[in-house]
Amino acid sequence: MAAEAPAQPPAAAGEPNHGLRIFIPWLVLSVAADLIIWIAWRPHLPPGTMSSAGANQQFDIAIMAVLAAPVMILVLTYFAYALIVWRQKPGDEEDGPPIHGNTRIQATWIVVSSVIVLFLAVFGTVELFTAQGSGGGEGASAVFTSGVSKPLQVQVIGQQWKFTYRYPQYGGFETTDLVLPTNTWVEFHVTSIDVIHSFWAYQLGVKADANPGVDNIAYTKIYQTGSITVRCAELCGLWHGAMFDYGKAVSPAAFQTWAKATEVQLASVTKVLPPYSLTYDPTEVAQMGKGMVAAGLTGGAGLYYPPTDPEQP
Ligand SMILES: [Cu+2]
Repeated sequence: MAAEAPAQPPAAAGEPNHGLRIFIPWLVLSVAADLIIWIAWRPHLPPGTMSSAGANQQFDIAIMAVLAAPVMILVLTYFAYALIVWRQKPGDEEDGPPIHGNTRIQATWIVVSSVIVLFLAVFGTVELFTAQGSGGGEGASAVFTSGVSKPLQVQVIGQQWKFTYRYPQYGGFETTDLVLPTNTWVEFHVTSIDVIHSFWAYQLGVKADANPGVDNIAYTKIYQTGSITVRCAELCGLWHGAMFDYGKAVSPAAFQTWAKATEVQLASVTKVLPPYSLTYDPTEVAQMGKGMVAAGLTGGAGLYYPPTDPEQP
């Protein structure tokens, strides 16, 4: 062996340009995969485009898929190329050639990895602090707000094992029915009156922790009417798995009709509720429950209000 081996040995005579033979199929496959992801797959990515928060999350997931596909395809292309081209030939008992460093490949690898990771760090941070992160529940003072002076306020109250909803702009009535208008900024105030829950309205892209004593705010604007699946997304006790219900998004006019009718219908119940507040003291709520049972307003097995239909006020 020579005393001073060159840093990058010249390619053996007759060797094909392996780099180019890997690069070309990688490029073709990556462009094809990214086009398929963006055009065909993106509209089906969760959580859909029913609301502003949902649409923004779908965009974020699509961007990450578009960035990830070429990386995965490079690994698979190299793997396939190595298996096929650098396979040990029958009768070949020699060791392979010694491995040398390759400054160009190493530098490219470090630069490309750094660019992708740093871009994702900046992209993720920006998306969290703008409209895209608005469905996440950013605590009592959200960084991103709707910007409109009077969004519809909906208080989400978690309790074992049910969500109830209060509408402070309609007399503060409380109901088990989540009804929301389209084309209106909704300001959720999420709290709990017992243990930690999490309000997850899947199609809206809203998931906000419901903690006792905490007013957790999340924003979204709904674009389409339809059904909304609500689940508790925080293990909260024996019947956590059964803590779900279905809300609905209706037209602004249908919402007004429903909200005003429900305000009147539930007036006698609203009177004995604690006044609307951003959080509630769990010990007072227990007393309030006893008062409601005494007044004959529940079946005694928890909060129950007659279901109301926004389409048929
Ligand atoms: Cu729960």
